[in-house]
Amino acid sequence: MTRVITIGAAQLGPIQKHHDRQSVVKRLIALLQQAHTAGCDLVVFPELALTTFFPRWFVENISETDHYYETQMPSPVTAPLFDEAKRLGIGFCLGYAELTPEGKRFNTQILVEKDGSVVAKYRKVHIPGHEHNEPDRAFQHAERYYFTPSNEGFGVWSAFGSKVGMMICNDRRWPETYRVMGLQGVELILCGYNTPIHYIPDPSQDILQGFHNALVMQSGAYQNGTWVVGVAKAGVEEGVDSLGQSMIVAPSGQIVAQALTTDDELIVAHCDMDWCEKYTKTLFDFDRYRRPEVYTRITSQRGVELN
Ligand code: CDT
Repeated sequence: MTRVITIGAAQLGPIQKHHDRQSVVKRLIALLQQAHTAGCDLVVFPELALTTFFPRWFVENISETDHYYETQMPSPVTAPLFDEAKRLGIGFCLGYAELTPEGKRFNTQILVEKDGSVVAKYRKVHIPGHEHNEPDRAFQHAERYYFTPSNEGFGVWSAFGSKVGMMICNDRRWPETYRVMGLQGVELILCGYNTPIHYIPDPSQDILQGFHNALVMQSGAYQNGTWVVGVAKAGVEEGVDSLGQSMIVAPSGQIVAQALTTDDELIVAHCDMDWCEKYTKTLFDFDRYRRPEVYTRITSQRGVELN
């Protein structure tokens, strides 16, 4: 019996500040319906898929941004997405800003099964950017002001007849992200992202954004024998140009589907979970070949220590 999951990566074009949740949810539902027509089992939406990427602005009083965060999921505004997905029998993965009853703010992604049940919640571990206002920048990337880094780590859940993990945007640049999930037998990693093309700390990287995006996800997939689905919120949002190039990557490291536009666009691939074993039972047979006894620095040390 094959274990093929038909997966849709539902890239979003920009969400401007004045776009309300209702109009965004309508766009998500339109992509969901397109995915249903294409026979998808699972649709993956981007990071912070319900609002504009608000960490690009700094405000002194963080509570002024509360309206960008979700305090419940589903909420009255997002319920139509959950209802339509359940009606169509499609699962989905959705990124959003979460404000907990204790007042904690997380960059969050949830996984919803075909029957509408929430299987898992993942909160972003690696929070990039800066924590204070940097007024000389063309735009802020103040994620470290707006979000608490999660200490819950990288879980792997049984869903869609597979072993599924999640990561969010900057997480995809860190090899440990994939390996922690790889060590739990992950077969499918779902990732939403918002990646400004202009990298203010080092503009020489601007031209390499697409290359780096593919580089990290293709190598993470290959080195851990897993499918990786990376989905962008793309295009020019509030004057900031963001990377598209959403992609579905096979355990071989090959890109099997890639977005062509920077708009709302669905790409689809038939992903055979049994392909993972071609890598995890051969070159990357962890149990046979890994040497954890010489990797201790990975967990005992954070930054570089010189001898
Ligand atoms: N959203 C997110 O994590 N974006 C970062 C931008 C670079 S750090 C300013 C990323 O790694 O794509």
